[in-house]
Amino acid sequence: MKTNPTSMIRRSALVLLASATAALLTNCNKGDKAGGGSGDTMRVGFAQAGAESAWRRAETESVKAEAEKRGIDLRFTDAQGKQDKQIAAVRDYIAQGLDGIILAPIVETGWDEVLGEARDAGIPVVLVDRGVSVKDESLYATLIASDFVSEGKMAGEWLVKKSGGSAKIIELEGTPGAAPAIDRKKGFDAVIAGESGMEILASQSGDFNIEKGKEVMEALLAQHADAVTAVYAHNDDMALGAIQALEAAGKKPGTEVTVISIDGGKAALGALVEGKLNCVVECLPLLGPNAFDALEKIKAGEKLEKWQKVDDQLFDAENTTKDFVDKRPY
Ligand code: GZL
Repeated sequence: MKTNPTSMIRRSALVLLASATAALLTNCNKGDKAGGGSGDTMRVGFAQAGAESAWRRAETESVKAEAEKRGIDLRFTDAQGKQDKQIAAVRDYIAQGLDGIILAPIVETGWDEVLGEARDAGIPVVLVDRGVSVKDESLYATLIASDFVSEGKMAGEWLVKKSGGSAKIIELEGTPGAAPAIDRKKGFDAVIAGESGMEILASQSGDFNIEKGKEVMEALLAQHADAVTAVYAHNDDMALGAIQALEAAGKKPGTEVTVISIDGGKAALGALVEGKLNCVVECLPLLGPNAFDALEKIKAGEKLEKWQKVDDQLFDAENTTKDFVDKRPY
């Protein structure tokens, strides 16, 4: 029977539509359970805290580049500093039935419920760079992060040595409630408390960013310009903001006022070589390889340490050259 061309097109269109629908349904069904997805491509969600600092952007780049290198299907969310957005992103990854979730928690608290949902869905959560305070540590597979208390202690001990135990300090704190802000303060303040000749004149949050760090430093200089001899910033970006504020106030950062920061990015190390910043405690952001190693070990059924501690080092004028800084990857 001769079939007219129109009905041929319609039939093949119907066949096409049917097979496409079937494929779609199969995919959807597969996606409902953890581990769904085509073949053995690992599908991972990365709920990033934000893009508030050079350090944070370097971390994001590290995770994305490593996913690309390993052929991992990465879904990414920038929560723009808002915990509710970060929680919504984790819920979205759970709904997609991904194989794993990487989370850089903006603040320590408020994670029990959504991490419980991920565990119930059989989706492992790897924490990078910041920890959480939860009732049950089985809610996350592992934390890959530096020891922030030790970083604060390293900064404090360096200042004691440099100042001969005599300093009037302005402290610029990170994001309120964030693990690095809490613990870098704890480590540093404990060292200063043991030194009778050292005093913290004021301590306020600059939220880990340059603009806020500058703004807070300007306000604190209005009260403490004549007394301050040192600035301790919980990260490079706030230290760079403070340097701008000091110069605007006619002060010489790096000589008249000692400046200390944590992170170790190119911009801060450049300021160190320039003599405007005196000490930078490194906190490594290139955690992409570690995060995916952890997820692959979990997939292979390996048990992980609860805290995979990232080692830090300290940079100052004695061990930092322009050549070294130029070669830094971030
Ligand atoms: C540290 C990280 C901090 C950096 C800041 O692991 O959470 O957040 O020190 C960043 O630069 O904003």
